[in-house]
Amino acid sequence: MIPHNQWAKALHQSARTQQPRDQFSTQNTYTLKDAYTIQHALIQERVNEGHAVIGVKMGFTSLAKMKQMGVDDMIIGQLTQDMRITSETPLVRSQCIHPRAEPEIAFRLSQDINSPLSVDEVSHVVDGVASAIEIIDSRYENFKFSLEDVVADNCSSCGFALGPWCEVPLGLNGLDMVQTFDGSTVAEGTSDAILDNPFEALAAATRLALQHGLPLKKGMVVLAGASTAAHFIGDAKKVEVAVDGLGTAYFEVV
Ligand code: OOG
Ligand code: MG
Repeated sequence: MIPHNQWAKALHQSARTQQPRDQFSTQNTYTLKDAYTIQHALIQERVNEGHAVIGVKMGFTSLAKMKQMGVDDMIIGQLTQDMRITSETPLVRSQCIHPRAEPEIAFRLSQDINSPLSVDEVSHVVDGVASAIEIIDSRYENFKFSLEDVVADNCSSCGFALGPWCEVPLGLNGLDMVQTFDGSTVAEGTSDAILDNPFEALAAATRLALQHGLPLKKGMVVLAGASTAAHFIGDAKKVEVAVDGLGTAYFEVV
C-alpha cells in the first residue's frame, strides 16, 4: 500500500521549509493513479491553510518541455490562491527551493465545465486570454523526477503571474513568446509549440480534469503549458514574458 497522505504531507513540508527531498520512485513502484491521489491530498494541505483552488495547469504540452525533463506524457495540476503572483505579492525567493520560470498562455473560464470538450468547442467557454509566466519549483532534489513523482508533486507548481486579460481571438497560432530576465532574453518560442495550438491544451485540460477529478469552474484560470524549456531564475529580479498580441506578464523577485 502506498501511504498517499503521508507522502502528500512530506511534499507539502518540503515546499514550506524549502528542503528538497528524494524522489519516491527510486525506492517505490507506484501508479499514475496513486500519483493523482497524492496530488489531491497535497492540494488539501493548501486548502486546509485557507488557500482556495483557483485553476489548473497543463504540463508537458510542448516537445521542448518533454525533452528538458525527460518525460513523454501530458500532466495536469492545480493552482491555489497563494500561488498567484502580483505587484502586491511578488515572488519571495527565500520561500522557493530552485525556482524556474517559463512562458505560458492563460485562459479564463466563462462557465463551469463538466464534460470533455473538443478543440472547436473550447473557445466558447473562455472569456479571456492572457500572457502568463509560470514558476515551477520541484520539491525533488536536482529537479529530477519520474512522471509519477512530478504528478504527485502537483506538477512542480509554485506560482504564476498573468498579463492583462484580452478578448479571445479566433486563433492563437504563430504568436511569438519571449521571456526576459532583467531585460535580457532567456527564452524565445512560439505558441505553435503548445500542442500545435494552445486551444488544444485547453481541450486536453477539460479531458484530464474530468479524468482525475479536478474541478473546472467559471472564473478559473487554465495554464496551457510552457512553449519553451524553463530557466532557473537564479538572482534575476525582474521576469517578463511578452506574447504577440496578448501583452506582457511581469513579476518581481524579492
Ligand atoms: C513540470 C511542470 C511542467 C509545463 O508547463 O510544461 C509544466 C516541470 O517541468 O517541473 O509546467
Ligand atoms: Mg508550466
